[in-house]
Amino acid sequence: MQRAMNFGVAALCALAGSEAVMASADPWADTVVDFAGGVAPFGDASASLGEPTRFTAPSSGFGGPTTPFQSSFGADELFSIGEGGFVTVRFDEPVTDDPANPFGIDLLVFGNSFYFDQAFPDGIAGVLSSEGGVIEVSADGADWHVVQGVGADGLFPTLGYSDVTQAFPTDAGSVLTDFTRPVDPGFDPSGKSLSEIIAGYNGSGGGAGIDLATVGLASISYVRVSNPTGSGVTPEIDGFADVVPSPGAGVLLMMAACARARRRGRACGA
Ligand SMILES: [Ca+2]
Ligand SMILES: [Ca+2]
Ligand SMILES: [Ca+2]
Repeated sequence: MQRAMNFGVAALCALAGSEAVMASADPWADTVVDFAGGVAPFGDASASLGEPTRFTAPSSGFGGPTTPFQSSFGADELFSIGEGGFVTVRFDEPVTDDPANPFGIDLLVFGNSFYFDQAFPDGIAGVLSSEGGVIEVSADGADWHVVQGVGADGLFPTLGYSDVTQAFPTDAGSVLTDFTRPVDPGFDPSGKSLSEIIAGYNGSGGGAGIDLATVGLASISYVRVSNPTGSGVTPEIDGFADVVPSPGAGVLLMMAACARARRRGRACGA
């Protein structure tokens, strides 16, 4: 019996570890299902897969960390959607409406929105350059639900590092932001300095936040962003991220089980 219990706790702890690894290993969209209307030189729809851009255009000679003033511009980083165009992506693991997700936000869409610097080059957020894009989600790729009130290429602009001190930096920071963590939707960067914005992001890397509860779906595997004819803009998509409870509530419970086991002098996985 004792052996069985020890094994059980060890298995839980191992599971906690592997869950954390799985959750962080691939929170990004995995496959382009379909697309149309890409705008050169940003016409490669696969640029919307994988991790959003932390350091833009490193080979251009003008690149640097993404900040809310310095958005991504590398041709291999963005898919630009012309009028009447769209991109549909699929996640290998479903994105779920998880009440443990910060602010109830389950899915993040990253574009290349940015704030004009009203105190150039010191970084005070002026007008937001935002191009929208209609977001739809689907569990099966057939039954689609429009997400109301959230533009794909809009709030919040991408931030690659939490320790950059310039609005237009050239050197990478050392503290990575979390692209699976949403910004508090109540935060308004307007008129704020870079350091105030970084504080408001609170470790997040930005992105447009979507609560699946607003469309009445428990989970989705497909996301489509489209640009209506006549919009007058060409939204860019950098990436899609599944929000990870940070740290995961389930993992916390299992860590607590490990701590209890250790207090009782039992072996635990770690
Ligand atoms: Ca939710
Ligand atoms: Ca844009
Ligand atoms: Ca990208």
